[in-house]
Amino acid sequence: MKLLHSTASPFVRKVMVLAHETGLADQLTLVPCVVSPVARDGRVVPHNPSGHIPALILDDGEALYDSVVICQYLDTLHQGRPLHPPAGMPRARTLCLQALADGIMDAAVLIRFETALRPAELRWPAWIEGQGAKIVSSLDALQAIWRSHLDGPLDMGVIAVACALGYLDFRLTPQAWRPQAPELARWYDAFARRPSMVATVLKPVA
Ligand code: 99T
Repeated sequence: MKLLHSTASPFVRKVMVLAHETGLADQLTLVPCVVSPVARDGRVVPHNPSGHIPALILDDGEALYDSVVICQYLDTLHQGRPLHPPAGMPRARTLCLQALADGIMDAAVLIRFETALRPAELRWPAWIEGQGAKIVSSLDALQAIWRSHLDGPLDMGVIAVACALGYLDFRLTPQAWRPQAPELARWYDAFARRPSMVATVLKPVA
């Protein structure tokens, strides 16, 4: 299987952390891509019309996207404990926590594109503030509602939260979120020592 990949993407990182945790990493051939809403990567669009990564190209050429779908698929390919509970509210909760984390990533990626890509004279501070407010309320929910879940058995929601917080450190600076959520920051710092997280540390695209 080929994974359309970037070392800067928290969505790709979710897939890679799952792959490392489940022993599937060796089965993925990573295809480096450089994505942006204003300069789409010609290697991605034929497989994912949105131009987003990650996309997973199966051996018969069929492509799967987005990260939520890829993670659920890969989780069926190993013999260990699944990282998505099989059914009912446990499964719904795991997917809900992943959705919360993906929302943090979406908002942070939009801030990144607004500040790094958009010409300075076209920037819209209220847009950046609005995305920042989504991150603040999501961090509040993580602390108020999900904190004990993060200390429970590893699942895809927990992995997604770690990838979201790692992206905030990577692109928005640690000061942007750690003072608001010190206990979450301590949880993240411990989680980030897992070999799957160390193997997938976010890096600028070469
Ligand atoms: O917006 C674009 O055209 C390209 N952006 C992406 O491909 C980003 C990469 S993060 N991926 C997504 O937004 C995927 C979202 C989708 N719902 C999923 O797969 O879960 C790049 C971050 C950075 O460079 O800082």
